[in-house]
Amino acid sequence: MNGTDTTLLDIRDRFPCLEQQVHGKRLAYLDSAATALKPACVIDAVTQHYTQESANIHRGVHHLSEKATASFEAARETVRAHLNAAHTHEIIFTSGTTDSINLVAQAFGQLEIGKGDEILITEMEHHSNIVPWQLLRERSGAVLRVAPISDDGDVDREAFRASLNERTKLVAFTAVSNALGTVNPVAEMAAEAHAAGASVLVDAAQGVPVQPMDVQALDCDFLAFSGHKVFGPTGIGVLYGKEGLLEAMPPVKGGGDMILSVTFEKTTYNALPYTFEAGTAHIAGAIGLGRALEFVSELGYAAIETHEAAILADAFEALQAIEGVRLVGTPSRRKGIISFLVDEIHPHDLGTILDQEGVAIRAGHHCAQPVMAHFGVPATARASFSLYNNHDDIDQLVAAIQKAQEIFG
Ligand code: C6P
Repeated sequence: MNGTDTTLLDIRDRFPCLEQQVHGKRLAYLDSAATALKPACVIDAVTQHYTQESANIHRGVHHLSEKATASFEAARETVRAHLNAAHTHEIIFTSGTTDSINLVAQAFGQLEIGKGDEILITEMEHHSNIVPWQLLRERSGAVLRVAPISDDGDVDREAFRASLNERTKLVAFTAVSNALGTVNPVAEMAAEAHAAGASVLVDAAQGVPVQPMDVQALDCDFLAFSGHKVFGPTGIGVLYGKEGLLEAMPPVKGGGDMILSVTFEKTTYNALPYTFEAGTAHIAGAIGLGRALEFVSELGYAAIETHEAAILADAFEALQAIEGVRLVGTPSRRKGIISFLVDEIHPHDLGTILDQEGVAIRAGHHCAQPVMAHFGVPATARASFSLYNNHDDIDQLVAAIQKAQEIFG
């Protein structure tokens, strides 16, 4: 391992959570695919909102409300610029990826999907990109098709193409698999879906944290992501939608802020993006997310990708060198997520022992049970890497795995 590589980012001190010890050990946080740690600048932005401008938005005429509204709408513009969306009103604040996908399943579902229409997903999807479509299937009589993955953990592109037909109304797939780390060729898959006449939703929960997701270059119709995986607060997320589609879709939640006028006879709805933002928004969350995306832009995806590729390569090499470690999935393009098994040790036991050594990983099915079924395992251990990880984290992971092997004999 190259412990003196100076090209790597060295920004651990910007993440206050890393200052602590866990069970008396240095913290090696290898669970960023579940949620990323927050840099001080994001925590400060949230604190600043609550200490200086704590007020509701779009409603008040007083100073604090105007300040909060300006900060909230500035965050929306930051998200637009980050995704290179054509219009700020194409950015809807939601509570996260799950909420964003459910919004599309309900609103686009009402607009476009009827009995016999088809929705195509892939076998590597997170439950959040499976269950909303099953619910829609129950409501509408639509057909849910699944493009299989190979034993390496790549989407079987031939089967994907073969599943597209004139009944396909929507193709929904992940940019990066949370269980395998697979990076999908989003633009190519979107182009194939469009050629068949379908709309495209990209689950970018694991994409936005690690690579540019330019919605115009990718030509996706919808894109969903969560703030908390990209160094922002929990409880805030984004749905990007193309203007024409969002304008045609009916609102699915009613309440304050999404209306222009209400009588008992008739309600007229507010314009985009507010049509889909009923009720008081997660104002502090949106402001924190805006700051998080600025933080990513300040570092630049090029530096983030270089750093993560170096850490991933080290981790890959180190894990493969341990006898008894089996990697689950070897996709052709991968981001910083590795699923693995160690001897016959149950991933939950492994996760518990690693925790005692200060190493935080995720153990379980990763909300991707069909992926586990494909590989014939109930669960895996998963290490996921971010820009604050370094070679010491990998060394600590290796030592902790070896300790678990000793304990289990
Ligand atoms: N994956 C993981 O440990 P929410 O919960 O709405 O913020 O994100 C849901 C989601 C959707 N798609 C993908 C690809 C995801 O990875 C996730 C969240 C976490 O892998 C928690 S299960």
